[in-house]
Amino acid sequence: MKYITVEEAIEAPGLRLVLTAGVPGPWGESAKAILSYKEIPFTPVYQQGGGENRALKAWTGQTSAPVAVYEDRPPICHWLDLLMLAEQLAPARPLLPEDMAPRARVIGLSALIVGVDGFGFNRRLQMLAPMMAVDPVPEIAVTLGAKYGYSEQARKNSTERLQAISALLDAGLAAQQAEGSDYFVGDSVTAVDFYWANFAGMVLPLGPRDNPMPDPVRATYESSDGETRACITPRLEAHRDMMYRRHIALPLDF
Ligand SMILES: N[C@@H](CCC(=O)N[C@@H](CS)C(=O)NCC(=O)O)C(=O)O
Repeated sequence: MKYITVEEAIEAPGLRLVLTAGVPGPWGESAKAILSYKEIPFTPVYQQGGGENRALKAWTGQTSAPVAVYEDRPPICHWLDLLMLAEQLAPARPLLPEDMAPRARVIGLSALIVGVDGFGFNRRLQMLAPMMAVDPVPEIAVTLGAKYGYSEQARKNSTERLQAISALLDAGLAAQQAEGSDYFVGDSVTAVDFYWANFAGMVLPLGPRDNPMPDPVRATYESSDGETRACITPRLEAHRDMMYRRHIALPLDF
């Protein structure tokens, strides 16, 4: 993927999407998949994972990715605001149901996957753990650990949290399948399907042909812990594969 710099992006028109370059970060991949599904064009902007990202901080007030900046509107740094922007820009391909009960379920399940203390946040604590055990702790791990709430206690709780979220998703999908739907909510694709497909890759990434990430990054993403791997149940794995077959282009490009 070809990225422009933050300095270039500030002057650029349309939708700019700041992304962690060179890795399939699930927050960024979800944003890309949702925008592509909705056929919303965007200009990729470079963020260095775990880096200082000084220009990004000056522009957006923070240093994480993804960030969406549309025309001269304020930067959007939160996954739900980004989804709402996509809904507004391309309402013809909705990823949130109109009816409030299913809408609340999509947003709620999505928050358990993407939001603070959700599947992604807890899996990230596990991914940081081996680096936290090195003496001295590498600078990137110190930065990311402080940013995303690493503590021994939080790491200890993470597996249970992943299991609880995975169990809810698996049971929800089983109930949906009994009703004849392949999707988490209703009978068509919604945002939560996109988030799950992308975040499952933090435990069980797609193979090198579909997800050509560097080997050391792959080693961090792939979980060797049996309890964590079991969170990707056969049903949840099959759902992920269905999403790539039907709705998300491969190979991933980051
Ligand atoms: N605030 C974001 C969460 C973003 C996030 O966790 N970003 C990570 C994942 S790619 C990131 O930028 N990590 C690298 C860094 O912080 O430098 C949201 O709500 O969507």
